[in-house]
Amino acid sequence: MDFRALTEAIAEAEIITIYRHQRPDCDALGAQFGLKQWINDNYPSKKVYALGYEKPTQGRFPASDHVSDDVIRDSLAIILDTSNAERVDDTRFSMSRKTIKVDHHPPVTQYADINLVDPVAAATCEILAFCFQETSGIVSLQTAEYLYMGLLTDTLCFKTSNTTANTLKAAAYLAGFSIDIPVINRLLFDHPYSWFAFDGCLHRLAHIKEGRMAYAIVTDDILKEYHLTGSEARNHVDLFGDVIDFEIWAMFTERIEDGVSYYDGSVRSKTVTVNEVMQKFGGGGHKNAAGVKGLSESQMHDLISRLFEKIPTV
Ligand SMILES: [Mn+2]
Repeated sequence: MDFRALTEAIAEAEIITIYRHQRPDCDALGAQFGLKQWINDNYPSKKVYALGYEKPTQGRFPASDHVSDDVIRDSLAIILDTSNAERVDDTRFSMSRKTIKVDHHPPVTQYADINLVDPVAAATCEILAFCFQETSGIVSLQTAEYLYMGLLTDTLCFKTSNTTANTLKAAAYLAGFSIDIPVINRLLFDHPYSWFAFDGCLHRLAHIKEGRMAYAIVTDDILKEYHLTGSEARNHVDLFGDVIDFEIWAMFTERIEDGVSYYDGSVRSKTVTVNEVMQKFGGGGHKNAAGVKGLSESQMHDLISRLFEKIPTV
């Protein structure tokens, strides 16, 4: 990838605003704060702001910055890890002088003036690692740690099919800055006791479809019992991922609005392409990891059947 459009725009700008997607994950946040740190280290006089309203659920990241519309109008906007404009967690980015998107999702819309998109990259942090490697400049320990967190989480510790030789090269490059690998792993992946307790509940709730697909439907009552939000509960989806027999696994959580039940789902697979089926239900995501929101109960069961049909029979 040619990074000059990005690095030249950064060199020219006096004010830079950096954006992430809604419900920010560690790749969005690691890329955002890694890029902010890198610009701070290399251009101390520039004003750099990391924007976004929604709070991170994983890792330890600084609080977002707050800026006026005027600051954004005068800024270069860099939008990270976000495939479509609607998902940017601060729509004011579009008011900026110039917009640059850096992303690894299959592009939904190329909404920025410059779009640096590599769908083969495992993480936006992987793209930024190569950008920093090619651009001579300071890479601080803090920058390296932020980017490594994004690599680790978007690949589930280098286990998913999006992990490539380049992902590991980026990780090796970042490890070269003496990041504390075991501490980062514990920070990101160790769980409190309550996690362990809910896993026990999920073992009881699991539906196994002909031994090849596992899923759980978590009702609103159970969410309340374990003091979990739907998205917190769906973070447990990979409990079913380490079983040899399961090709697809999923978790659905109930959400009641005005007395009507809706179901939000997270679906994972080893090799089966699931995002195309998910798109038919208004969802989306990656080939082996996708999500959907707001299904009725019958739509959810229809989706489960269609996902099951995608599993090749041996
Ligand atoms: Mn990502």
